[in-house]
Amino acid sequence: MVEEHTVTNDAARGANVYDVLIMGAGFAGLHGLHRLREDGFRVLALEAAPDTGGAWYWNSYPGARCDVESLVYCYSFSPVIDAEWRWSERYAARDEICQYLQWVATRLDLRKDIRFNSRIAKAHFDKNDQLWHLRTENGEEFLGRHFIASSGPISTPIMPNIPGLSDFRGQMIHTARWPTPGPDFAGKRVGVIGTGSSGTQLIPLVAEQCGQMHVFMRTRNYYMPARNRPLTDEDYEWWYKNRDDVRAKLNRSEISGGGDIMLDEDIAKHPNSTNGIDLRREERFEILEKRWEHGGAMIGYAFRDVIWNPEVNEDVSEFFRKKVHTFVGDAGLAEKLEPGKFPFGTKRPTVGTDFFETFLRPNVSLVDVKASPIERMTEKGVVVAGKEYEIDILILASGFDAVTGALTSIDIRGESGRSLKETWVDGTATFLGISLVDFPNFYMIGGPGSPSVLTNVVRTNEFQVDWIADLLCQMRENGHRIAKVKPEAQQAWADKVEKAATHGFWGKTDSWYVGANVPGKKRQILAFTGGLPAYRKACNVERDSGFSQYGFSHLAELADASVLLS
Ligand code: N01
Repeated sequence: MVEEHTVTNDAARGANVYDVLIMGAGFAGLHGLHRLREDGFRVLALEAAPDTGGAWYWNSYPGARCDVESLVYCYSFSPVIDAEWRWSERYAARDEICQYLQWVATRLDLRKDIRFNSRIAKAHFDKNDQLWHLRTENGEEFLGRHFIASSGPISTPIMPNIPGLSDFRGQMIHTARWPTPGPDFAGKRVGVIGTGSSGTQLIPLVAEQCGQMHVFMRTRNYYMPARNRPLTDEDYEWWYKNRDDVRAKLNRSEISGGGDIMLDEDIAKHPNSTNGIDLRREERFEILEKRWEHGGAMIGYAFRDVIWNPEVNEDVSEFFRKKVHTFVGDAGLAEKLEPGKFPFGTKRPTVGTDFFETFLRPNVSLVDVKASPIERMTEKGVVVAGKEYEIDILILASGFDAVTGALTSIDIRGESGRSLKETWVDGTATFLGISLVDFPNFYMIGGPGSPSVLTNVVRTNEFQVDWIADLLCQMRENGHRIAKVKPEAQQAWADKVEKAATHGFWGKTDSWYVGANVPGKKRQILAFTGGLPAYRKACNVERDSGFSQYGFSHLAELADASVLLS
């Protein structure tokens, strides 16, 4: 029997009560809104930006483009979307991704249930009325029985830890807060700090426009050529025939977050099915070479054991180190760009176009800030090894407080009144990366302890959205109002996450994967590294058991039920 779950307009408090409140209207938020609304729940999504787009909305820097192929960096849940949308390029530019999400919001009539320009400042679970109380920065309040955080794992930018940063008198821009319109670079002296995915995409394009560019490079990362190109009718013909198979493979895939699209069959069969160690060395290099020609994020993930077998990882790492020479020839420059001596894959590799070649331009200088870190900023520029590099514009491609930052930067408090930030001060423990002890009826998409950023995030988000919706439907059918994950279930999953991380090189390198880029953040692998199939299996077992690792309460069992709204 379906419980009455319509919204109650609580005029006394001047607030609306929803079945479900969703934080964020990016990929996961839009899907969550659609699915739960189809299930008959009253849902509202609160989005900080003026339109949908999620993290992509804010990352409008030149060259911003997804490095996962567009055919698999999109929804699979809707036949309407599948049939009506067509991507123009192998890798979608930021604008096209935003257009896609904005079109989806309109096509599925989601806009009426999204409140834009509404950044959530706090979210408290009130044990008296058993509701989530949300307040936005503009002072609006909303009440919800369930609260889903889909704020994105890579959405809270961080500034580099450099003395005197605020002394700089020129223009300073973080890639994830790019202004509209962007700056005019013509004739300007530009400094770039950061050569991760964002810096790698931006540097070639800004170098073409500006007068002089200094790139302050700390870690030399593994880089792969994207080989972007327009998608043709033939590509789409292939896609319609193979779409279901590709999606099923992504769900079975342990490391193939980007998908293997339109690869020759002999090389496509390798990831996830072949351990590199079972091949001869020459065969490994042959496969890598073929993948290099094909381009894209999956080159280095050719073998399922790349992240835990030292011999295989060293071959892959060496392959990329040698490849630098094919771009820049000159031995001196190639040495300055060669990836550092850390295992491939332990820091997210970058994918781009003309990145290495850009350092051959006469207006671009490479400043190695590994050996001599940036000393300080001055009014005029950046000081390294006693030399001041004068610049007009400083671009910070310095990254994000990943996975947890978007959650801990908001005042989210559970049943005991303890904040999420306090709860995670010594590390994150969650149940399936979705639920948390002391935070009833609270669910995270892409939370710590889920495979999130190590997989195709859109696909994993879809899976989590459906799982959470199934949980809410079951609760409704059983007349349950509150779901609390059992402490022993959370501990068991946290142990699994930790154990999985020991099987691999993850902890060996400083990267945002382990929170090393945020001062004071506990060093810990933030994602479940056991692979998507193992994760899906654990979630499916839990769903099939009737969500046995949760304790549920009926309305009547709740303390002081008289104050509850129904
Ligand atoms: O950030 P990053 P990002 N002095 O953390 C450097 C996703 N993404 O914005 O490596 C000097 O990777 C830092 O140096 P080091 C993707 O998942 C996806 O580029 O710490 N340098 C590094 O070079 C990606 O991984 C797309 O030594 C300093 C850089 O700043 C994630 O977002 C596009 C410094 C930060 O690199 C983050 O990427 C863009 C200092 N004091 C982003 N402080 C797609 O295409 C920091 N750095 C899907």
